[in-house]
Amino acid sequence: MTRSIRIKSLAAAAATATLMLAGAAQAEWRGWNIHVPEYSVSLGMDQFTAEIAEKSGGRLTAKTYHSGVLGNQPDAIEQMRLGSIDFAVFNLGPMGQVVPATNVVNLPFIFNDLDHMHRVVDGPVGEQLSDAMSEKGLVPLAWYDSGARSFYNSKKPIATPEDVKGMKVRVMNNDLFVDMISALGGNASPIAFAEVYTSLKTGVVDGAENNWASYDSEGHYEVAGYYSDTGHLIIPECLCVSTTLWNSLSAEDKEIVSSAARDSAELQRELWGKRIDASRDKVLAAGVKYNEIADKGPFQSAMQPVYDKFIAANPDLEDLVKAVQAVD
Ligand code: BDP
Repeated sequence: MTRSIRIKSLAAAAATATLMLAGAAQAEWRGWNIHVPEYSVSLGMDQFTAEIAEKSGGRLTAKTYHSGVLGNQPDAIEQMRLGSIDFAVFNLGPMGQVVPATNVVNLPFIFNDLDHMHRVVDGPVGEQLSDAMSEKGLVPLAWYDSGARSFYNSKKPIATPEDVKGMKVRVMNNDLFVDMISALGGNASPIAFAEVYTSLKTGVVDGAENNWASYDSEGHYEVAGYYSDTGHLIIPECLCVSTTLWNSLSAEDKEIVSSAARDSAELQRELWGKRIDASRDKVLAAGVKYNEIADKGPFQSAMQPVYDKFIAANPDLEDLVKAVQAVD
């Protein structure tokens, strides 16, 4: 046997062994999650993995790594695109950098309330977002809730856009959110979720913005005690699987996985409402100073340049913005 033939047959034997391994047992799918285990998103994902194991008779196994141990969200999106993370619940905030169409739902005040957001993502606009994401290697299977995001900070209550002037505010990684803060006269810093607590504590930023549940679960209320109810962003989250994984599934397994995803979203949306109330009660009892915004009009009109810049940079998405606004 010549050396080259010997190497070829060794390689063939190794390939056969790999195939046999793959046939014997599917590798456990790796799931990314930024939240602590008791968060509603985490409970939804736990139900998702339990249901696919059960419905497939243990053939499909999946494990969610909670608390962001697999890295921050922008990196995790890239890892899913490369196929090294199999499933995840992503907020569409950081998704906008990768899939421009998703920025339509990241526009400040685009939704009137949570129900409006549901009607949009559960309808044809949701389909368009799914198509755009699938083209980039991420297949959304169901939409989760993350409520409305409002400003909080360590300095003072925010009642008007002038109050944000000069403030250093943490945002999720997306140029659109930098523009949003600039339009209010503040200085935005995109910082990873895991680093927000320390950034607030050490004064790297004065404030941030998020929903009640994350404000509570990450302990931000301990270091930024003013919560002002601007509700400027209502961003959906998606339970996604990688295109690599999705394309490897049989029709039967696709059905198991998608119906488990839909069931998990139903559970998560139900838990969400309860969690929001519990978190709000908890942080208010801990002494957080909360203020409603009597008139959100000035915040909304301050966002016009953000919309103008977005449409100018993405003329192809103007119709999608209009489609969202047309859903009542
Ligand atoms: C939370 C989202 C999470 C984001 C986080 C953030 O659920 O996906 O990573 O906000 O602000 O509300 O980074």
